[in-house]
Amino acid sequence: MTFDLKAKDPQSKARAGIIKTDHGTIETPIFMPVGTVASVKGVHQRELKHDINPDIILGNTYHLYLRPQTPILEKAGGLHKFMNWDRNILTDSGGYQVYSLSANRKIKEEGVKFKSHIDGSYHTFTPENVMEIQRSIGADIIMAFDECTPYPCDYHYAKRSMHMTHRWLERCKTHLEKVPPKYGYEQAFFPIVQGSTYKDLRQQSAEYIANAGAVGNAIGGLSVGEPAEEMYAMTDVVCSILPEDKPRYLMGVGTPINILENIALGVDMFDCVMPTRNARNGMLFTSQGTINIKNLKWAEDFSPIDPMGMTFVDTEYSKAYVRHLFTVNEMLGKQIATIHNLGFYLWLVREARKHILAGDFKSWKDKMVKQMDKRL
Ligand code: PRF
Repeated sequence: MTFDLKAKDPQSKARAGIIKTDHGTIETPIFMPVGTVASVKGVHQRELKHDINPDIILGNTYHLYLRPQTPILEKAGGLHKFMNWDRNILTDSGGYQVYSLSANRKIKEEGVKFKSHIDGSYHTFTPENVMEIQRSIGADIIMAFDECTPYPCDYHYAKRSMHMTHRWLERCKTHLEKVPPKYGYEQAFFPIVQGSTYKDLRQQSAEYIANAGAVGNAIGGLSVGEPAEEMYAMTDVVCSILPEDKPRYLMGVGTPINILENIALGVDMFDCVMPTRNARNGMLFTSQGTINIKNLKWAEDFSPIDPMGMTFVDTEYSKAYVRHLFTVNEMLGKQIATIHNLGFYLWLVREARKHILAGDFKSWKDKMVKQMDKRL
């Protein structure tokens, strides 16, 4: 994997770059649609590719390990072939899902024992087996096994946990060297900065991660319930330490506003379930603000979902029609909303990139943040 920095915004720390992997090029800043269980929920791969058009999507080790399970992915020849997606994929390590989804988890130095949210069976994730599972899935970018601390988190817990995440990183790296990629293309490995909302821990963790010399780096443990200002303060500290010539990935973030503010602080990559999950609940993100399409006020509004028209659904369907589909619980409503929201998120980061390249990102960002703060 390579990363070329193309431009830096003069009035903020925003950057535009290009990542190259064996599955193609990723223009940054990028938003990665979440395809947890080998599917971006409700979206055909051909719509994903031709209409939403992301350079990279995300999958989850935790879910894919439980179902369909790694032997099936191996027989398919890896996740790309299994799901018919020939562009980039990143897999999260399970270091977050295991804490947010499974019951009865026990975190020890060796690893995490957890109970499946599917059938209650017991499993253990260790830095070693998570690297092997990610080899079997075969994503282009694979993540270190970490502990994502909750918010709020006691200082001493956060400190102990951060050091364990650092020790786990060494175990991930050692094991990856023993287990080569399975499908003939390279897999880039990203370590993860932790340290909760403590500036000194974040500094320490960012220094440790920077020293690991990886081709890209991630920031975890944020967007877990802390106020946005605290998240931005932590991103700022971490980005000032992580190497400039490597991509920076802020995990699980966030709202359109969070994304723009973190781009301004030097983040290059994002993922979040928000555009897809909220779409299924009728929440649509538009360039004019956020709307709840189920609201009666849209019943006779035959205007497009978003006048900016990012994908075909924006021009082919009206708000009144999509509201009707939600009212009668037609699955097409959720599909349209999902395509719209993903189209919007991808439009947003592409616009951000254009403005970074043009050198006027900061003023564009400030204007957009004001506009998107509205509830219509
Ligand atoms: N660690 C991992 N995945 C994540 C997170 C993390 O801290 C987060 C935190 N927002 C989202 N996804 N491995």
